[in-house]
Amino acid sequence: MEYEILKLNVQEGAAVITISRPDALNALNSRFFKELNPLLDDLSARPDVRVIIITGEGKAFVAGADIAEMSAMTQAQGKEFSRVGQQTFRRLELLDKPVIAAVNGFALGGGCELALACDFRLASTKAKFGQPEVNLGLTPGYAGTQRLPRLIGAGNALAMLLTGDMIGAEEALRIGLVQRVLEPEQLLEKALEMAKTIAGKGPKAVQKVKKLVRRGLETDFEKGCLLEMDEFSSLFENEGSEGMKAFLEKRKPQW
Ligand code: CO8
Repeated sequence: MEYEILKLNVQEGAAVITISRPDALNALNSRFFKELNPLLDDLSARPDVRVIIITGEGKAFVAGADIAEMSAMTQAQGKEFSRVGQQTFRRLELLDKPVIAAVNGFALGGGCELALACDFRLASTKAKFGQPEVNLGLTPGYAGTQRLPRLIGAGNALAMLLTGDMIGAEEALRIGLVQRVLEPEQLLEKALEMAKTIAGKGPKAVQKVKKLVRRGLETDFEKGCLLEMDEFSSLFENEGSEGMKAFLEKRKPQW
């Protein structure tokens, strides 16, 4: 597949996907989703890729869904555009590899929703977050109304969703929308450092931790605990045995 919008760089277990449509502040159009889905198939199957980082080129992470493309859509087309986006972001959330959002600039509307579907978010001091759909007479369409309150609580989410106001990186950190704030030149460096740390851990354990947290948040506590028991014990007699043996033998594990 020829990629026009997405750039890929793989290094030491981390795949960096850069969304590159800077003239439109990386706005998400149909082409973006046509490219991201096969790229995720590819990265999911690659054993040399252990963690995925998503970032944007220029002054935006993503300034939203493409307003020019959406403005010509019928109701049915709008629904389809929403379905494709929701499905794609859900894939990121359930992907068997961790996904880090390195938010370099504007993360608005669909851009904020993309960041929400990642496993955690690092923000540059220049990042700005917002759900400005109400300014356009719209609601979010990529599950922002569902993920945002689950992540930062109903009050914080509704304040963003109803006013459409942008918030800066420090405020995003304060309300738990992002996990770290970094100087712009350190953003990717830190994302790569964290990705490499994760890539050095037991691959099955990493995959299962993500699955347990993701599934656990969507089920009741008792079921989540049972699932944990199964996944925990499934690592005995394979990766976990090696990890524990390596500890006792004072050597690095061979995963
Ligand atoms: N879509 C299309 N083009 C965009 C978008 C966008 N979301 N954002 C910016 N652009 C374009 C501008 O039109 C401009 O193009 P041109 O140079 O051809 O005029 C170029 O990018 C640069 O933008 P600005 O000149 O506006 O840059 P500024 O630095 O002055 O302003 C802002 C930056 C504040 C980010 C401003 O561009 C802005 O407000 N953008 C729109 C933000 C927005 O409203 N985002 C939400 C969109 S709706 C959405 O995401 C819904 C998601 C769910 C969809 C569900 C499917 C149906």
